[in-house]
Amino acid sequence: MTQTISKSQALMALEDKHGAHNYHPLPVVLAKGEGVYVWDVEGRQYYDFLSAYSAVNQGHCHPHIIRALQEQAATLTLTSRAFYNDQLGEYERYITDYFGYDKVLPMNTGAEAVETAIKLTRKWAYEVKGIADRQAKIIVCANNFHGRTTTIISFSSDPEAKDHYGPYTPGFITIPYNDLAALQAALQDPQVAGFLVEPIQGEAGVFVPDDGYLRAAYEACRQANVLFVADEVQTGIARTGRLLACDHEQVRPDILILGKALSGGVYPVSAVLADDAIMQVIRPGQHGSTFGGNPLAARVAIAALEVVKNENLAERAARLGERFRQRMQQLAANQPLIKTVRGMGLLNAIEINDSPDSDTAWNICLALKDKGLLAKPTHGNIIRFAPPLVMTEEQLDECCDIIEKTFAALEG
Ligand code: IF1
Repeated sequence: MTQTISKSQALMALEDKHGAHNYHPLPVVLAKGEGVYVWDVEGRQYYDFLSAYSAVNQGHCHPHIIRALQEQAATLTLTSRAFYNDQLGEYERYITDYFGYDKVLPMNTGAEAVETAIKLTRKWAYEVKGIADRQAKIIVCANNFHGRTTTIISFSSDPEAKDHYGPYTPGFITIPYNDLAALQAALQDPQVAGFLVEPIQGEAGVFVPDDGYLRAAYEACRQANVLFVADEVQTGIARTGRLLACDHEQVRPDILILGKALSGGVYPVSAVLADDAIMQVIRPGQHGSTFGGNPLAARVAIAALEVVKNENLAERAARLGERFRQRMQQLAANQPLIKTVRGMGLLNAIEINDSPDSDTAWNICLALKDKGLLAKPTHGNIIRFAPPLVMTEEQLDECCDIIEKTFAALEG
């Protein structure tokens, strides 16, 4: 008996058979992207409301970034840091001017940049602050997400991310997020070197802290001579309506961690920024990466950051975000399936009125897909909405229509 299977089904089966099962993707196989749109292998068009977890803030295959990639790829891609290359210095000057820091340490993935920030914080603790060797502690928040390396998952509170990966790296103190009193109490410990925090908790379900929390947390750290380390891998680079989410509260982190949209999603590029007084503790041979700071990454990152400025993506995210939440709040007001709508700029989430182990949010995402919009549930009952920031008002309105119609159809 013969059965025709679609190209999508064949490709999903291929991944299922030969790839590790460390993800559970929505059943759609993408083959092309441009701006706010992606197309599957059958040619169906979708709005991308995930943006590769906020890596493609500049939109898919942005021509300015792709041109930089293609030119540099045909010229010089990798030298290692054993030699100088003619692109890195230019990039280092550009990104440090752009974000206002003395120095940058270039890496590739977000997790690597977080690891770099942890190492930098510890080394600073021993060599500048004067904490006894191997005694430094870093304060982190419950329900954090900072990546998937062994050290990072050691201070995760998500059993899915952490269980059976031990033994775990010590040296971390977990406090509740958005709890200033808990931070102040933890800062009493003289062995604390840093406070590592997401300005908005993304993976946890887009939790925006109270107004003033980040500012007060920063001040408390400063008083205790503790480094304020901001993980802006997901919130940074215009996503929340400002260049950095910390900008909403005029906080300048002592150590700033960037990734994802630093390349517009065309190449893994991450970075750690700090001033000399901190960055100087790392000397030749003490940290690095084969690919970190390669000329291709350098060219691509400059182009990606240029797009953010040239196209005013931060303002656009702020304006479109207001519009999106307004429409979704209206929908929530007479839609019992929606519990809450929250977010900042174009990093938003809808919490579904059902238990986290129900498949309601998953089914809503399947229905959204059938209507031409891609989003993914997190923690069972939360749907994250994070489209590319290059979206127009008209496109956003059409997306809100799709979401409203999907909920209406589900209810009926
Ligand atoms: C996965 C979420 C997003 C991050 C922050 C560092 C990293 C991330 C604040 C590490 C990565 C990802 C990775 C992805 C899922 C994802 C995610 F659902 F977990 F929350 F973005 F929405 N700091 N976030 O959010 O960066 O090493 O991956 O480059 O499946 O692991 P990376």
